[in-house]
This record gives sequence, structure tokens and C-alpha cells, in this order.
Amino acid sequence: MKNINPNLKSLPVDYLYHLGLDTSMDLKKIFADTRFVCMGGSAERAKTFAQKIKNELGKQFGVQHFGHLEPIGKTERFSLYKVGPVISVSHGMGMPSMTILLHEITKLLYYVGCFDPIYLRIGTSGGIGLPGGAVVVTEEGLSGKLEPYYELPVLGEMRRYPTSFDTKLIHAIAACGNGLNVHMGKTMGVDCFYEGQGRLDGALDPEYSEEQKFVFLRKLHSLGARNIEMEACAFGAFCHRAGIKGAVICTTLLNRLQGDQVTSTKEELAAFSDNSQQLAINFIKSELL
Ligand code: R2B
Ligand code: URA
Repeated sequence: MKNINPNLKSLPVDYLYHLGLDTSMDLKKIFADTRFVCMGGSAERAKTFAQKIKNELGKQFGVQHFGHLEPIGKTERFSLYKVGPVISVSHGMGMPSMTILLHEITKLLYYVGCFDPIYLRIGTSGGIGLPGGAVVVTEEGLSGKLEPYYELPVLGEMRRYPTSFDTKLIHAIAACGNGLNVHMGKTMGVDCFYEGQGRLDGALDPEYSEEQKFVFLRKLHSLGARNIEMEACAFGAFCHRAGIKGAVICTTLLNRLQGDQVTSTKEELAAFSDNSQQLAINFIKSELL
């Protein structure tokens, strides 16, 4: 970890408000052995992932070490589980929600003395030229302006942060595919599911044509982008700035070159999500062995 805020040292108690935790609690007891923070959008997926980690790692390391399947802290905003050396936590949709979690989780790990965690975002996305169920490991985040930066106005001025990922880590993850349809590529991360992703099925007249949409999607593909979602840029920028090894592993729910609507059944969607979670589990196991 690097660039940790020096102002934290003068806080008598730090309230990690959205997690419902604070530094007057015995956080070390629960979190000191954390090695991986796995996050995804939904509370349900955070729970499913925690359960899978418990089942899979429990086989090797003894289930008794992976007992806790109740959420820790409050669940109003995020749902957080701790299973052995793994935190599984939801981050909501979009960069504003996720960066709140990233700040608070990083402070939490800093306070308990975990200075070298691995952060994995295990999410969903729209594929570009890939069918539903493929898994994309992000090489670099691209903004909606197709630039490799995360931009945030701070004190009235725009700041930009690079969005590249740790090359060694992402190659190690991609190598754990074991038969899954895994690809490495750039990921466009934007603030909108509809027009920001070039969809034609939002509520408002998009004021662009189908032809313009496809010109844009094909341009994205030619730049090396293989999927579109709503967090990769801020995630890459945060990890980069904090000196934390991180990766974005997203399953694709559809091929955006074939349509805009997500038409798969609940069961198909669960199977797609399972692919990205399985890749993350394969990687975590390979690190722990
Ligand atoms: C993928 O899925 C969500 C939108 O449906 C969003 O959080 C994302 O990045
Ligand atoms: N999540 C997104 O942000 N876009 C998609 O197309 C699918 C999931």
C-alpha cells in the first residue's frame, strides 16, 4: 500500500460509516489475516461467493477455519462476509458507490495491518464480440471518452488517474481458466448502463442511430476493448494510486454486437456469473497452495 492519507493518524476514532464498523472495535480479530478482497455489484453475489469460498477452500484447509457466513457490520449499503483469508463484499452499481467501498475497505485493512492485499472485482459486463458466459480479465480501463484514465473533479478541478492493471497479476489470473472461455482485453468503464454504453433501448430518445452505435462499438473493439461495464476505470485508478494489486474479472452477459437487451434466464445468468467467480476461486486457490 502507498499514498495512505496522513490525516488518518489524527482521527481518534475512524467511523467507516457505510460499513457500519469503526476503529474502536476489535477489527484485528476479524480482519488481520485478510489476503483477498473480492467484490461484485450485488449483495446476493457477495453471499454466494462467500459460500463457494467456504465450500472450495474448506475442502483443502478445513471448514472450521471458514465458519462465518453472517454479514459483518451493517448491510444497508454493502454486504460484507469474511471467509478464511477472503473478504467477499458487494459494491453496488457504478463508480461512485464502489469508490466509497474502496476507501473504507482500504482504511480497514490499513488499520488491521494488512498492507499487501489483492483486490478482485468479480462482475458482469456486456461483451464486445464475445458471447454470453465468456470471462474478460481487464488489461486497462477505458473511459467513455476512450481514454485510459479515470477522471474526477476535486476542489473544482479535473484530476485524471491512469487505469492500468498489474500485468503479472492479470496474466496469473487469466492462466487459471481451466476450460473457461477467458480473454484479456481492455474494458470500457462508464457511468451509464444505457446511452453511456451506446444502447438504443433507454427511456429517452438517444439521438444517435443504430449505424452510429455500431461504428462506436466497432471502434471500441479495434482499440482492444472486449467488454463494457461501470467500474473498471475507478477500480484500476484506485489500485494504481494505492499501490494495491488488483484485477477486474467480468463475465459477459451478452454480445453487444448482437443486441442491447439482457434476455438470458435467471439460471443462465447465474451460470455466467459462476464463470467469473470460478476463475477468481481458481486463482485464489493457486495462490494459497
Ligand atoms: C455491471 O453490471 C451492472 C449494471 O447492470 C454494473 O454494476 C456493472 O458494471
Ligand atoms: N453490465 C453492464 O454494465 N453492461 C452490460 O451490458 C451488462 C452488464
